[in-house]
Amino acid sequence: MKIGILCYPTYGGSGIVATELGMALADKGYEVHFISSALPARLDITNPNIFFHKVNVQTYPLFQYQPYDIALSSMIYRVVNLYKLDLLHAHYAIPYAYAAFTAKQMLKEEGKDVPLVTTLHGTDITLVGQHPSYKHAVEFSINQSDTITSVSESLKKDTLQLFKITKEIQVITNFIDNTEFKKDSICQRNHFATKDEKILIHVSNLRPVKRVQDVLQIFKNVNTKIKSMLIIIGEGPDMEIVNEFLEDHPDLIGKVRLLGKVNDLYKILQLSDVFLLPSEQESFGLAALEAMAAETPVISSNAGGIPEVNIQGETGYLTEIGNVEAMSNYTIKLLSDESLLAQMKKNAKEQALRFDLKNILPIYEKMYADTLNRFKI
Ligand code: GMT
Repeated sequence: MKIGILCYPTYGGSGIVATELGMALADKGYEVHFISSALPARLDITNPNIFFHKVNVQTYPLFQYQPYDIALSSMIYRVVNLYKLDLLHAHYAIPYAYAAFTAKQMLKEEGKDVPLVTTLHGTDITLVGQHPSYKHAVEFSINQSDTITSVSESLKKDTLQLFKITKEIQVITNFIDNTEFKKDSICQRNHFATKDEKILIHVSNLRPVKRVQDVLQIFKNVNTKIKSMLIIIGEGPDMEIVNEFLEDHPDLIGKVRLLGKVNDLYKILQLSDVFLLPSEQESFGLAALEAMAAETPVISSNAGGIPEVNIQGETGYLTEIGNVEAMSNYTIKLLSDESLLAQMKKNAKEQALRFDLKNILPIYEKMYADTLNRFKI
């Protein structure tokens, strides 16, 4: 089967899921064509079954805004035609489902068509997709998809509440390839902390929904009771909050390490003791699952789909959004009890194994086969 994957190329969750899925499909012999504005961050382009098609936006002095969506539709149309794709899979509704629908209409004019699967990831539904500038077009393009999937039960519920959806939504949860989390690839813990220090970690694209101010406050509270340090991985607009916090707390400067975007994320996750995810919104929380695959328990909010991944008292602890005090207390409780910490690390790994790629990939493959069968009738 030849599949076209349309996704963001950056470190955001939807692009990571799309890339990991495409690479797993390519390993199984599918021909996978990525269509995006740049080479997706984690894509192994050396795999002979993987193709990459860059969307080129032609600039013109008249354009106030670059017409990316038109260039994207044209590229989808061209790739379907040139490589005879069997199916398109859009990750994140904006603009991918919309651009794919336009490409389908162009193909129909020539008596051709191709089925479209749209996977909803989160903020395309709960945040950006709600803006009046986008809402109608998002709803329309979701309903025009031949199959709709969402990454959690919570996101499915939100989608049905927030939009008038005329089709079934199939939940296919995010997944993790546990084979990538190999013990022998651990980097040195002493590069980051002394023997008697605990390591707290946060990974995100530092947007307001991630509530990095809570991460910093939790760390500050924990540090009064437990010798610890904080690693922050990722870049984003709220890095300014981090910088201001450090200006206000010069005593903590040496205890906060800002690593920016890193490639071998799992190596650093594996040496961490607790992962902080106090998000305001989170359709699934792939970052939490990655932490668990690295045997790191999670202290999180109970936003969106996080409770489907992080299990209270088992793989970590959850509280109401913004309850920094409770999150701090849970972190202190966990870090001051070595046997509890060891048990939760074990439980976290077991939970990650439930979401292993080998369990979820066949569900995607069946969904593709069902979509094609329905389409042929
Ligand atoms: O919020 C992000 O970090 C990026 C965003 C995306 O779509 O790129 O992530 C969303 O999709 C991820 C993969 O399905 C989910 O794990 C995240 O929970 C979700 N983020 C939000 O809902 C805020």
